[in-house]
Amino acid sequence: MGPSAYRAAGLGDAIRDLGIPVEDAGSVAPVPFAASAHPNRAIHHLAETAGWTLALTEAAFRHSAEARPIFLGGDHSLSAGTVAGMGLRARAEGRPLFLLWLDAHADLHTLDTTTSGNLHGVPLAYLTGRPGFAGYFPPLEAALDPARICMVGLRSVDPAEREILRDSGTRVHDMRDIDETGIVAPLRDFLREVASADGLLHVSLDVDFLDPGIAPGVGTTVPGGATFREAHLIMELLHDSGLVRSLDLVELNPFLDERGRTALLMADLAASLFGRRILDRPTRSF
Ligand code: EXY
Ligand code: MN
Ligand code: MN
Ligand code: MN
Repeated sequence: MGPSAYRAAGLGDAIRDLGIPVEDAGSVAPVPFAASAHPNRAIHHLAETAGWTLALTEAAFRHSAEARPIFLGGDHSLSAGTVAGMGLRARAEGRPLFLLWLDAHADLHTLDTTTSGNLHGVPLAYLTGRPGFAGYFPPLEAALDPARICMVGLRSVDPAEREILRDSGTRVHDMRDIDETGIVAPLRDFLREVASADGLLHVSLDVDFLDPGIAPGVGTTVPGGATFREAHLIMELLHDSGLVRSLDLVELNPFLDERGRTALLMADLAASLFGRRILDRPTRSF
């Protein structure tokens, strides 16, 4: 349902209006994957999610050859496939993959530590090669280096995730950091590292990164999220960097939205990422 809501919100036209050609590649069909049943009884839809992961890995690798793909969700579990696919693309180009994770949550549970069983809470554990996914998720060609991940917007992290984050090398900016220091300096620092490594940057934007007051259309709202301007500033800085290769827009739930305003906001943010500006200004190096 999310992709249809983004189409109705005019996501494609908002980017075409910037003079950028946009092709709607349509929906991806899952590839059957014989996932074993998992002893954690809370987990559901494992085989289905693994099938989507396989399909999205292939789609991300294929579409990123000539374009800058935007993957429309749908659950954040889809990033298990999109990020894995962008990792294949980066390796094909002999470059490191970096990941900016904009989310209230760390999404770092393994299949053994998740208590909710919701697979939107596990993609980063899978992508960074945490144990226990073999046989349940497709094998990864190479794990993502946690030190190449920057998380922004955290305000709901479970104990098992906190444990993994503690000495992972991942750059972590929770909302307290943003309140105290703002987003510009930490983001520019991360972008400088991406640029100096000649990296590819994938951005994964979860609706619940935003404050529920401006983005109610998501099932996992957490109060105290990013404001409209904080979110746009991040997109504008990312555009200025010229480093973004691909984007996930995930966790939109149109049934929880109010007159489509969350879908419209996400489309608005994508337009900022692709270069829409309030005033013409020289692109400032970050
Ligand atoms: N950590 C909680 C869980 O694992 O169930 C909440 C996860 C919410 C995940 C949303 C997609 O960001
Ligand atoms: Mn979800
Ligand atoms: Mn998420
Ligand atoms: Mn989230």
